[in-house]
Amino acid sequence: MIITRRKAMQFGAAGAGGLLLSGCDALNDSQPFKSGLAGVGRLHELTQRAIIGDSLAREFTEADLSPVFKANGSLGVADPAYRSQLAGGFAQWALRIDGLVHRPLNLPLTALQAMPQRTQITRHDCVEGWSAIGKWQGPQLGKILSAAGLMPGARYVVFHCADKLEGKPYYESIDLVEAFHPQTILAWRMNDAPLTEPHGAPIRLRTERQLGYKQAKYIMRIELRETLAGLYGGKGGFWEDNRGYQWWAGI
Ligand SMILES: Nc1nc2c(c(=O)[nH]1)N[C@H]1C(S)=C(S)[C@@H](COP(=O)(O)O)O[C@H]1N2
Ligand SMILES: [Mo]
Repeated sequence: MIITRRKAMQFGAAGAGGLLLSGCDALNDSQPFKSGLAGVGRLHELTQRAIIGDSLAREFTEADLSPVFKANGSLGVADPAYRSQLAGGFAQWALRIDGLVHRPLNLPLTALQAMPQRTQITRHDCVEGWSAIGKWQGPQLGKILSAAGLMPGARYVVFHCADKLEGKPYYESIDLVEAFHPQTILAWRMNDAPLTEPHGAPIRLRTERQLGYKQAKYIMRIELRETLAGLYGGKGGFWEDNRGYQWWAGI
């Protein structure tokens, strides 16, 4: 088990993770089921979680790397503060971790690079119908969240990005089960080189059991929240709010 039941309780993961770990009775008793609120997306999520559990996404070899990895969505960031950070090699940049944490953190890029690193070669699947295999390196998100110390109410991890799409700030969110999954990393390296601007410099999320739109680029701030309600459109991400994509983006 990646997250033991006790750990899940400690982290306040009373959502899908808690349901999964405590089995079918809890599922049948769960509020969404009882109240009939389980939409197709939620059902898909629970079914898939019951089947895949804490499995790892497939990892590939160097020989499988795609010769070209398409960049998609935002290919750059207009924000002047970002432009000057980029020009300075992100030496003045720091990742902010806040919200429902005991110790809000400001982590410079060098700190993220000095943490234990995970490297993984995985396939990225975009809903627009293309895939590419790339190599990613960075610290595990779970380690960073543990360093910040989650408060009991924390259930969602929100990634605030520097770019705007259609004039709206890009953001995305995952739950604690995905956040503490071993293949969920904050990648600063892609195919053995620092991330380029089109691919999300200085850091982007790799959460390998999820579709492309969850792989947030240009992450500036990570916020721990109890609910996604009240944040932008309330559905947990740019595409969810503006295109009706499902919040659960499990592959
Ligand atoms: N900040 C930000 N993150 C983003 C996007 C975006 O437009 N802005 N697009 C998403 C989508 S739909 C995909 S498929 C991937 C593309 O990542 P890539 O450009 O490295 O291929 O990034 C995701 N993360
Ligand atoms: Mo995508």
